Amino acid sequence: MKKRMVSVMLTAVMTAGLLAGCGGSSASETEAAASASAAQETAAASEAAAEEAGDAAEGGIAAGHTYAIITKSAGNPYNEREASGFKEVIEANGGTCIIQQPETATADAQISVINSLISQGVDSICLAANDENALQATLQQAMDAGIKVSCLDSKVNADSRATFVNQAGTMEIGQALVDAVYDLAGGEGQWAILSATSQAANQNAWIEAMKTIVEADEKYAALELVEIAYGDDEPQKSTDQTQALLSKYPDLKVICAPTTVGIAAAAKVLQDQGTSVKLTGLGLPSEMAEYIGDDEAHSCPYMFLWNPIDVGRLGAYTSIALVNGEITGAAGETFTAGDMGEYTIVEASDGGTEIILGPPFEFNPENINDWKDVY
Ligand code: RAM
Repeated sequence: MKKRMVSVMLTAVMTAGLLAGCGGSSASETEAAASASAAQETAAASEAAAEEAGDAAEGGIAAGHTYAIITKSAGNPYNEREASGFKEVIEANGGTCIIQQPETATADAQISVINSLISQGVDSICLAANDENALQATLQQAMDAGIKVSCLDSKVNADSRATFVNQAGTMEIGQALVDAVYDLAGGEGQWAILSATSQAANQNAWIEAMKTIVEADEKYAALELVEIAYGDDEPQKSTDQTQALLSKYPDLKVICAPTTVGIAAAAKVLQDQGTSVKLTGLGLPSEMAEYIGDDEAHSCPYMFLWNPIDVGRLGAYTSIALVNGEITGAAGETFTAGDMGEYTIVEASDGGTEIILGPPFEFNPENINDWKDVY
């Protein structure tokens, strides 16, 4: 487990080096490794490297195919990073990448994007779903048209996908969050959840996991979950919802926001108001660095996440393996995700399958500065 975490972190650093060195343009995997130290490369040198990567990718494992990624919505830095990792891998392997980011985090917005990708005849769609079930009919049409459908970040139901790139084990994330709430509340008192949309499959799975864990263990009996609020992954709505929680619950001790948009909005509200309410959840180090601290001046003592660039990269390798027929998405299949190494497809709790990127990682005052420029 430790070894895996180190490798996830190393990939993160390497990817950061790559992005910093090449301005987000594509590069071959061998160059990705070399680029770890290339953060200071000049723009001209970066362009040359990207060109070389393009040459190396001719006839690459993704050549001649078109791979689409659909994120939950535009304007969310997490989604941008996910899409950049996906694009980097597809292009470095000679494929054509289409990035679609709907205006709003709704199923309807994704349905119209999927329909247009079906008309374009793409080979693969990898999506972070805004609704677990509402996309089923449209995705069925995509699969009937021969398109390989997979998910990353947030899944659709088992019938609507070949497999799902899950950023970390759902129960593992739930456990990390519950333990953080317990710790920050001092073992008892009121807490609230500030989520994304009420339909988001990933947030809902993490919330269910938290509830299950709390109900199963007497240790958590003195914690009282007073409300689950929804900020819809919109900064202003998340800010408003945080303010509403503060005024509705004067005895509130902790807010847990399992969304990078929600936690960043809540962190600002809590810190600006100087309240004693503490925050934890899932946040991007780059957005949260100014709020992470152990003292009264900071609203978030610690939080968790994984590398969203790597979620996108693994989504791309999965899409390539599906299109190449190397995998079908069945449990037990293995494939090599380039420099990320070998992954095994496992059974998911919904009857479908998943591929787990790695464990969630804790960001705290000791390590936040190492990560705030990475993602
Ligand atoms: C937000 C999105 C995304 C989720 C992260 C933690 O950016 O809701 O789907 O994985 O938070």
